[in-house]
Amino acid sequence: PLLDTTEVQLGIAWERLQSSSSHSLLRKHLTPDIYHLLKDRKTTSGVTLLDIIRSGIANLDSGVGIYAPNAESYSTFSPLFLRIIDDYHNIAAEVPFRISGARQPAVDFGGPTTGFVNLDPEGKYVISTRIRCARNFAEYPFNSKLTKKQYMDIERRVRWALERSLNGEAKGDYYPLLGMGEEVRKRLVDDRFLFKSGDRFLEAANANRFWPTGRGIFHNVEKTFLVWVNEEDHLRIISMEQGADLPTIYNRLVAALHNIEHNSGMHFARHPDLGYLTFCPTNLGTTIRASVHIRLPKLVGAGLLESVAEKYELQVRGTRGEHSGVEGGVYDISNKRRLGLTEFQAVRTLQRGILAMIEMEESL
Ligand code: ADP
Ligand code: CIR
Repeated sequence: PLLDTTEVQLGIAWERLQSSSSHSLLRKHLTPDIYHLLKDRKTTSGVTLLDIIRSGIANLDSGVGIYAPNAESYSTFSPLFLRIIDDYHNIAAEVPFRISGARQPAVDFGGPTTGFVNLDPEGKYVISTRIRCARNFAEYPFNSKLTKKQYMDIERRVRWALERSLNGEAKGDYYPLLGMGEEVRKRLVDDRFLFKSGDRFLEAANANRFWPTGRGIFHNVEKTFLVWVNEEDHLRIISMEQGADLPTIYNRLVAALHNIEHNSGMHFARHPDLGYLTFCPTNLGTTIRASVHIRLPKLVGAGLLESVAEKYELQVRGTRGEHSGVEGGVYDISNKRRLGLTEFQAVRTLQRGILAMIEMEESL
């Protein structure tokens, strides 16, 4: 019989990956055994291994290389996902909650006095601070399998819900990408408020289809509370401002998130073992990335930035985000793990590491 085209394409993809020297987690964990175990599997709606690995095949310089087109992918293709998840999030086999199979503890944002401090009260190192998390609806597929109508439905639902449920500091308006003037869009991206367009990792994952339809941004007047709609995940919820006032930024996020989860009528995909589900497995669990934009010239000059970051479980990115370069000596440093710890602990990881880095910078 004639070979199904998916089968042919998957075979070609596999050979390209095998013969490459890619350093991605996909290359590391899609071993011949795992490949043969998964190559003929499909989710109920027809998601294949090819759909999952497309981005890492097209971009052999990926750090990770896989995305989950829907929630079911995490179980159908769990032998691959779990190896990559445990590697990225540094999930040790001896963690007590692993006994139950659960990698993610219950949601915990800590008490009202959260134990956070201003990381740089004199403003000598930290330029700005940002905390974001992700949410996806349980009743829609994730990004790469959304239809044009579903992108538009999600946008309409989110807009309606946010404009009604958010009050006080987080109250704001929604601005669709469709019809936005190019100057306005570019300004929002340059000012670090809006996602960029044309990300090649998302592109190869089929996650940029029908762009800019269904994509947009909600924000308050001050642009300290923002929600990205249908970029990588259905929602990215963000609290950010200039300086390093972590308690204020954290409390703003927690309050708005509480309203979104309890007063907006929206319900999000949460897995008993993996926490909140996301398109990219690096974001599972808490989904929290707490970051600072920071200058540490002495630490960088001494060649110590990467090793110190690793020691404190932090990740270093460029000034314009992941896969971007460093401009004016400004690094983006954030917690690397998002799964296997609580929301409070994820942000604490950033606090502990940045305080230590600043102390080192001052001692050099
Ligand atoms: P994400 O945080 O959503 O995973 P990126 O790494 O692409 O994705 O970052 C998104 C945007 O947020 C980029 O424009 C980046 O410069 C900006 N950003 C991240 N952290 C900070 C920060 N602490 N201060 C200001 N802008 C930030
Ligand atoms: C990579 O593998 O490098 C890209 N697919 C991005 C991985 C993690 N980042 C993300 O989800 N934003």
